[in-house]
Amino acid sequence: MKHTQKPSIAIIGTGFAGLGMAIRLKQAGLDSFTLYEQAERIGGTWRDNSYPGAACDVPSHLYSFSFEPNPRWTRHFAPQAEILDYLEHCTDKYGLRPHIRFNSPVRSARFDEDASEWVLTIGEGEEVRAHLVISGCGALSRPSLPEIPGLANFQGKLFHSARWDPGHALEGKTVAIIGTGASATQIVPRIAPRVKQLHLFQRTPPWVLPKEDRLLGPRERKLYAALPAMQWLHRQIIYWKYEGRLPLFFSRLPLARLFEWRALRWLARSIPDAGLRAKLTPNYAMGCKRVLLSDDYYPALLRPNVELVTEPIQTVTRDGLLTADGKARPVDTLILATGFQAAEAVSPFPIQGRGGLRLEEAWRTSAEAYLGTTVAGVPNFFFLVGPNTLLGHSSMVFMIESQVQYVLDCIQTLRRGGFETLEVRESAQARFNQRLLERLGRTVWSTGGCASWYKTRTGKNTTLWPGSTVEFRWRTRQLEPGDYHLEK
Ligand code: N01
Repeated sequence: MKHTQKPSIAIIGTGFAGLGMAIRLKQAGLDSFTLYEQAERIGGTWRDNSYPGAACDVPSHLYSFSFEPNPRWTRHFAPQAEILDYLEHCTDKYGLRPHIRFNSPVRSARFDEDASEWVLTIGEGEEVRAHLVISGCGALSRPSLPEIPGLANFQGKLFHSARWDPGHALEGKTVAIIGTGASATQIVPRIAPRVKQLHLFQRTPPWVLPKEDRLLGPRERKLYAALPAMQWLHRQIIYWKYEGRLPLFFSRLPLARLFEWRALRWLARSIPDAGLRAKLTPNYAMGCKRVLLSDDYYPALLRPNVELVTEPIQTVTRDGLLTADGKARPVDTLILATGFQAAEAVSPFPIQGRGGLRLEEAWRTSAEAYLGTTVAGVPNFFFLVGPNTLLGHSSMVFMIESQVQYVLDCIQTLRRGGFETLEVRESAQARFNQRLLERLGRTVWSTGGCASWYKTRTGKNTTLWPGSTVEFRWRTRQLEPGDYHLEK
């Protein structure tokens, strides 16, 4: 039997991407798929990031599948536990659980050219074969640990923000947090009232805008449940509001200055002390790094038990941190809110394509794909949230749904034409990436005067999409056959 009559499909990961793909496959009548999940429950980043205060920074009604609106969101910006519940609900409602293999980390993938099949190594070495592979491993799933001298010598409790230890009580402890990105700015307000003393180590101040979070009361929830059209309208309004932030990334536009003015006004209102305010004032263009939304971060820094440390960390000692000015701060707990390996080492595990091509090598310094989804030399393999598909301004679920639609169209093209393999042409991929590079060069991510997780050490932006989500949706609505080699 030809693979294309009933393609066996391996989906890796059960976050928004993996689950969204599985649902759409099922709806299309393609149910011979298996989801491989490394952990013992679904959820991806919303399972892993369970730190106090973890929540979305895109409004809940937009940060959900378009086909599965959720009138039960209790806040404008959903907290982590509610998003995880939503994903569990989708898993059950669409009957995905029998398709999931838990505790099954994929270690490697190799394309068997003779059989036109992928061989995946799972867990301790088990091999499984699949005609098509779809990676939904996420771009922000591997914690980045800082290279600070002495870190390994620390004798207290140490963990990364994405590996929060719920059993470790912080009450009455002296705690240090390294980093002031999206994770830290959510953690600080929650733990500051519980700890004895909090030292927050900031290397670069973030731009912070008020989040304007609010409860969605029972009346509003009832309204959305009774009138789905109202919920749809609400989603549209949020969508266009967030899409309207796109000009922020094109630094020559005055709108960007307006956002900066708003953030500085929020800072001035929140922090009366001029010295502290100076430390918190960014010295690079807004949008160059992720813009943070928070109502309670600045107020938390005013607490008497919170110290913002801007002196560089020199070393971590057995019992604390030593800064460049020679000051030692003993701590019980050290939390690394130091982000993720996103721009480099993008390949989630070793992937060997045609002719022995090793993707993790090819991508080591410069990951690239076509529409962030397919890669020359790697047939029948699809990346969800692949290179240059992340956003600085709107909902990743929207981008994921665009990619899922594109992958589905690729699979349908294979089946309809009775093809065994589909592989993007090198020329199409090169053209696409050349244009991407030119566009990225004109954005604030290139010109804004900051370092960020968006870029590799050499300064190449391998993570962000430099256009609107509407453009991405339009370009991924269907496959252009001329861009692909299709083989029977
Ligand atoms: O990580 P980050 P994050 N010494 O990379 C500092 C998403 N997210 O986990 O700026 C000292 O942003 C580093 O300093 P600097 C969101 O897309 C979303 O906070 O490099 N400091 C920085 O301050 C986000 O952008 C939500 O100078 C060191 C911090 O650590 C992405 O995840 C919530 C250091 C790292 O910040 C990552 O956010 C959370 C060192 N050696 C995350 N190394 C939502 O709201 C690093 N730092 C949905």
